[in-house]
Amino acid sequence: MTHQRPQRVLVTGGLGQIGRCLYQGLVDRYRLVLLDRQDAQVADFPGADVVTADLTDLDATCQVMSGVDAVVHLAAHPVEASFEKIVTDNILTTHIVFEAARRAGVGRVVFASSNHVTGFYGREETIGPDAPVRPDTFYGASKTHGEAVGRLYADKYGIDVVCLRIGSFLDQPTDIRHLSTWLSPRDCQELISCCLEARGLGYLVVYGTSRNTRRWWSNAGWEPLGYRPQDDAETFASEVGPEPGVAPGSEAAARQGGWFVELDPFHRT
Ligand code: 15L
Repeated sequence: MTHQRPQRVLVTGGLGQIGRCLYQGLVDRYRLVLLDRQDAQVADFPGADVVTADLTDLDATCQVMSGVDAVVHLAAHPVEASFEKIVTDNILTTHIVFEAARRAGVGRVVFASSNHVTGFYGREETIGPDAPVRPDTFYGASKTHGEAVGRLYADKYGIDVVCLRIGSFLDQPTDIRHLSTWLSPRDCQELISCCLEARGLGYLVVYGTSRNTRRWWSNAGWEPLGYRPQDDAETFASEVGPEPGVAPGSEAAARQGGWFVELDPFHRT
């Protein structure tokens, strides 16, 4: 496996949970630019640049891309919401990130997709990135759209694009579903640096989890990335509880997406 290390890496949603984890693990490895909507004290992130920008603004996004070698696009509304909010926060912003990357000549985009692209598969199934999408929410559908935009920019403009269908990013698993879906912080840091450095990727979709014994998703794509996770959620099997709000025997309990499959943004109480 050959690697090439990008110098300057822009992380959108850089002050979110995964962004902060990347900062902790990767600040000594790359020149990180943490981009977020909220203001942050630069002093809280020594060694990184912190910028505030609105990703619905193409000109502003182009400006922050200047001089960037690779982008990790994490910014998104992270759960189900109204269609309008998903369109603005996830679909429009992702389109703008890819377009700004193209205009700035950025060579690689790592897109934080989600396991909710395939949330309607049953828990008895093991699937890989080539299984037809079955999004469980508008949120999941927006990630499917992001993967398709990534494919377009890879095929048409030659940008390397890796779409990570992230499972459950948590310090440690807390419920039974997480035994299948967990992505630990150190594996997340390792996975994203593999995505930034593996050579000749073109376009790749992979599931982003730790090496969980009970995982529902194949490791297809890990090998070309050079990703070797270290953690297994099974270590916490005796400590986890039931899934909050998920009734035994329900659709949510039967499907990989869990409670997302029962969310209906048109019928909120
Ligand atoms: C996601 O995509 C969400 O952003 C996160 O909030 C979790 O719900 C996670 O998936 C999961 O499936 O556990």
